[in-house]
Amino acid sequence: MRASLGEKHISGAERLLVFAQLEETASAMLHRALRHPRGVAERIFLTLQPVPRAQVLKRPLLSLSTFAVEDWRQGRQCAAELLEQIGLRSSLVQRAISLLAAGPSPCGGAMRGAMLVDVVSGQRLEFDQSRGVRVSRLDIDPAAQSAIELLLRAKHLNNPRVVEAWVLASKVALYPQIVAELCWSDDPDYLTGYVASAQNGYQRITHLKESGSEIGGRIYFVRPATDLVELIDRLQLEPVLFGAPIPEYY
Ligand code: WAQ
Ligand code: MG
Repeated sequence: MRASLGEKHISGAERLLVFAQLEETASAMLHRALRHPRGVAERIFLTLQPVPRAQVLKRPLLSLSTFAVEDWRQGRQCAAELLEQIGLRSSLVQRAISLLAAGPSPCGGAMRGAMLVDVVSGQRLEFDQSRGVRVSRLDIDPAAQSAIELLLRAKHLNNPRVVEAWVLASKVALYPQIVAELCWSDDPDYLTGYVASAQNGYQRITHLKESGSEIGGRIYFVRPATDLVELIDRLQLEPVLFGAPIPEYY
């Protein structure tokens, strides 16, 4: 689902479901688009496409951790440190944070999808800077639903927003062309964001922006000389269902 108000992106969502769940889920998405804190959508697109079951990959979610910070300044400092731990240069990280904070779409607001940024040159690589890249065809594996709920409930995090962002970050981290991701929401009332990578997992940061701000988005840090057409194709079209993260034994 994708919803907009004039040129403004309001909301979007992606699921990978069995036939029996389509009507109920489509109706829940419509509800979300019509009652969104970013505004009431005036154009709503629902796209439903068949995906052959044999093509669906099954993968584990990234490990999940939370970094509690006092405010967005501390949070962005924390995000910068986590991105540098993954191996990104400090100058690139600072540029990326400024890009996201400034409103990455050409009209200065949030984009519909994610930015792609070259980890070496710092150049933006997406073909359309208001659209960005929207990752799709992903969901929780129904067989793992209750295990994942238990795990999240124990952390007081069992809500759809965390699940959606965790699944999305876990799909993006499957592709070795993407070194890391930085995200915070464009919803004015949601301040938690994250850094994610195959290397260090899904690292939530409790504050990454000021309350009331409608500027947010996602940056995927891409290795140089990546075949962008192939990468974007997989991000958009490769169907993946996610199970519980692999437990870490010490
Ligand atoms: N693919 C690519 N980019 C996306 C997608 C997608 N499927 N969905 C959203 N985006 C981009 C788009 O630019 C949005 O404007 C921006 O991300 C923010 O989306 O653990 O809620 O859905 O507590 O507002 C992260 C923390 C919450 C969750 C992120 O993002 C947690 C969030 P939102
Ligand atoms: Mg949003």
